[in-house]
Amino acid sequence: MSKIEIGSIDPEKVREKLIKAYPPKVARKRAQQIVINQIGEDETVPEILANTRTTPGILTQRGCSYAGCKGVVLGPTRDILNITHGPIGCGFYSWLTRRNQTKPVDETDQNFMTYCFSTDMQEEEIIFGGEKKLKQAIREAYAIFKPKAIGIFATCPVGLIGDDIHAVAREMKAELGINIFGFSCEGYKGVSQSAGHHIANNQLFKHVIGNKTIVDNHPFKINILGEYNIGGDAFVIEDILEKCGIKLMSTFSGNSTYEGFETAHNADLNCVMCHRSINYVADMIEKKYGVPWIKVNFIGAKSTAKSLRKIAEYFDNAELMERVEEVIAEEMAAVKKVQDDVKSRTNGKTSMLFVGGSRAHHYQDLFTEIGMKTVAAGYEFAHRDDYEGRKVLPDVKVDADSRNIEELTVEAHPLEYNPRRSTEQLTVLESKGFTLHDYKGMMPEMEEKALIIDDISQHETERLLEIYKPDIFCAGIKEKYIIQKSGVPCLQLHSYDYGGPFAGFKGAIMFYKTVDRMTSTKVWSYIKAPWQKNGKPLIEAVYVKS
Ligand code: CFM
Repeated sequence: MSKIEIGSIDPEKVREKLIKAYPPKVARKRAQQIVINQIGEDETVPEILANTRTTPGILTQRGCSYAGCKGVVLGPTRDILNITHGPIGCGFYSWLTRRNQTKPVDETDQNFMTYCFSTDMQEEEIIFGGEKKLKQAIREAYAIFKPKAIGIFATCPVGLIGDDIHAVAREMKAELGINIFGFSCEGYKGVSQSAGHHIANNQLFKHVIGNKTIVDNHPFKINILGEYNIGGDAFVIEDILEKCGIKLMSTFSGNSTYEGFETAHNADLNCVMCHRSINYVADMIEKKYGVPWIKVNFIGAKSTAKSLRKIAEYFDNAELMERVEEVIAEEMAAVKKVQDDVKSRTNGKTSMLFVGGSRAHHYQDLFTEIGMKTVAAGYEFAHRDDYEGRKVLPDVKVDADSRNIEELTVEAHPLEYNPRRSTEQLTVLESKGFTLHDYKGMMPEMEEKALIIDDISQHETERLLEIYKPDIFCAGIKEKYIIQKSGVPCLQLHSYDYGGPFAGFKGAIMFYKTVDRMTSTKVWSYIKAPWQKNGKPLIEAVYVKS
């Protein structure tokens, strides 16, 4: 494949080309969802249209609300018994074994992630109602597994026929004496899996977080919010924190437990990784219990170091700061060695990232560390604040699809609200440039003229591949084979294929090596058969009719 000179490509022309194929009304909408990055004063970036319905007929990367709620947020928790109320396919396809990594402490620690629980609704329940079957399923699951808690997840037909999963949950809770709660996360709610995140956040907050108050005098107690242990990432982060002497109370929700959620409000700081999926919980815990949150990122060696320093700075403890510096120095030595070696081959290569609601941003740091340039990126379902930063929140239009999702009103807990930092302490921190509850978004950190595309379509993906011929394209399983057929390697950032972990320092090394292998192999140049290359057939034949 001949190399394309990226600098010679005019992103404005690319944008026109992408939009040209659509009928006028669709084109007008897509035009607002495809922008060329420009960074103005005070890190202001162009406005992008996001979190809006995908036009029917366009092949989107998006999933559904149920996927965001059950699959993403609750999926990685090992000891809540999650029952999908619906046809079996919903339960099966959200039972993603690759993602469900967890480490039970010992043999008595419950782990239900190897099971897929579903009411397996049939035509009879669709017609006459499925509440009876749901109750039976809960009783049966309880009798066999004796879980501490059961979650019920509604799929599309449940909402359509009007089964009241919350009434069932209340009744079964009273009958069995364990915590049982439902999620009205029917796939059609909202415009993407983002709605499912919000629903999951709300129900966890209403039914689980804060249920158990404990006394723990560890001086540095934190939660990580928005880390889902893909490919073992959470394990790497847990190790780093332990080395630094920081106590991880709970993670939402990689390698997590029910008790971790119940006690999360006892931590003194919430560290938000994936802002999109969990910012609601972070805000609500702060309002009710006074635990502030900061944005962190453990993807990329530099970002990991920066995040650790930020945590240490928040606790304002010299010993912790020193320990953090030691850990960083120790880990960075190995990182640097691989970085330098890999960079000799990857420097100047290009990447594109089209995934989810936070990774398209976070993983750019890893590419930058090995000298690669991100020429285009976008989220599947993120909102404007994930692109442009939280400062745009007051201007974000709330449409009917978002209004559909309950917005909880949270007040300070009469007894347990305890602001972890005084106003004076916060002022001192802020004067040092420390930012609390803020996320600057992806666009201010990207280069000028990079293409930013929200909810990219299959058509647009194919055009980008043709025009830019990037050295690597990060996406998911639905896009992977189209990308590879065009002669470009595809790294799955949702599941990491069979690779990873990619978080922290050790994960960064793994990522550099993976990308090095993928972009250095010659296999992609063989994607075209010899007879396709020079434009004319090797053998010609004439059909002779006898
Ligand atoms: Fe957050 Fe995620 Fe992501 Fe996400 Fe996801 Fe995911 Fe993702 Mo797939 S919570 S937004 S809904 S980081 S499942 S673990 S990889 S699309 S970028």
